[in-house]
Amino acid sequence: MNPDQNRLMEITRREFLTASLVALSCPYATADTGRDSAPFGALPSARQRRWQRMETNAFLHFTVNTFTDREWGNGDEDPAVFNPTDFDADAIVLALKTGGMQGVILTCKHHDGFCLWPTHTTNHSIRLSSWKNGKGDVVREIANAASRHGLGFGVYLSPWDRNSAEYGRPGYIATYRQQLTELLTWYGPIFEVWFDGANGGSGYYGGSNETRTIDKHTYYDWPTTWALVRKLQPGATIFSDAGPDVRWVGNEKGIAGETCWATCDPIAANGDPAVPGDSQTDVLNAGTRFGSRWLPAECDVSIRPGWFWHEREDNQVKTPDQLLDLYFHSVGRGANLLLNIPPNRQGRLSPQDTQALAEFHRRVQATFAHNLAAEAKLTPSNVREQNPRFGATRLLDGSLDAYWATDDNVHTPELAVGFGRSVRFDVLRLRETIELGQRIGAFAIDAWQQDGWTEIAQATSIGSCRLIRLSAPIETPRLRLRITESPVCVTLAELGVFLQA
Ligand code: FUL
Repeated sequence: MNPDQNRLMEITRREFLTASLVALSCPYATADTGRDSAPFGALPSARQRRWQRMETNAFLHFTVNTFTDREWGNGDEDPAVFNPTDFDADAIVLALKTGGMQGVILTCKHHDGFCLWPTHTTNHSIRLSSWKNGKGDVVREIANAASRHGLGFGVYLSPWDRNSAEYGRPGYIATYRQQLTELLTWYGPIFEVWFDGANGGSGYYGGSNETRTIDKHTYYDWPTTWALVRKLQPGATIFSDAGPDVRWVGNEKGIAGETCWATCDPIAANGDPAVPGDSQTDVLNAGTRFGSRWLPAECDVSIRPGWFWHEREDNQVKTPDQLLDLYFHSVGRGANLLLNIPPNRQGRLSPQDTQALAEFHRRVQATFAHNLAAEAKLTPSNVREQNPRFGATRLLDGSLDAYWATDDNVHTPELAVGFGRSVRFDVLRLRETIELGQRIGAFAIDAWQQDGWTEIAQATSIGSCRLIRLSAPIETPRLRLRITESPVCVTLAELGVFLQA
């Protein structure tokens, strides 16, 4: 071979190798595996996808307020009042686990400025409390217990600090970021960082006892703080009214909009982009169809009227029925539920709360244990490329990665579900393949009654999860799902049919 021929051979070999590598690594376009549907619109990041699969997380509101019987401490509390008599992080976390919670977010510092960890930034902390002679660390104990029992751990650090003399001045922002740095570097992996929108007003402020207001759009310089979270905990989702990973749902009742898109462009009252504390709640509640960002909603709500424990509310704990309603109105609308269960003065969750939580979860598990569609015969009006890889059985395989897809030009397919016998159910569950975006805009469900189809439900957004709860169980041998609006082909990961326990 002459040198030219040699070079030619070399080029051809290189090209062949490159082409083979592309074919191996590219998920699209080979005859055997079929061509995946192209993603549509804003897409979730890996951290958002992990977060969405958690679905139910717990909030722990715990601080000096627990002992002073307040909801918002003024910042002048004597740290000595913080003295739980029988604090047990394992008992707290285990009760949350029994209640189906996947993660736990602790108020490491609420508006009163009292820090539940031995921070280097202020004396207004657990170090001056009576608890464990100032040697304790609630953050560490909860973080370690969460890790021992397989729950994610998240932190709430109130931007508003009614204790700090520097609040409202630039110096406080440096302190705030130092506190965040301690929390994000001392306690292991963090799954979520919670930035509250409540901001500014009267307070102790180092003894000034005055009212301080801040400009919510400029004071905190949020992009710099969020960049710090990214640097220190790249896997953590960041929650606030404005995201950037998870948005507030716009109310504290735990209720997402009946239509709730995971895509959202939050806007402030004056139409500017939103910031924590200034965001139009109706936009947060419903999301933005075809919005430019994947920004799923989180529904924060307390199991009691208040966020902190108060003895007078011991008889006002939400019932398992009420918790189930919250589940259907949050998780069932593609959002996550962040349920607050506040520790009491013992440093325990009260039995009323843990019993309601455990019964709630028992019923969720019992309801969703058996998918009545599992053995049904599925007949889709279209399957992408007629390829079994995209067939309707993917809806029943228990994997959220595999999905039923239609051809690119088929946007409103139908799917018949034949049970082969009469089945009784009152809950339906649908999940889209969110990796490919939020696609479906509306759908309807029909049930076969005597000699024809009757529409039994219709709804809009699906996203990571849509639950339809019928007002009463119905019996039918056949169901039909009709996708009635979608700008692109359909990619559905799950269909579930259940009878509530
Ligand atoms: C609000 C706070 O003012 C409440 O005290 C509570 O922490 C709730 C979750 O957020 O904005």
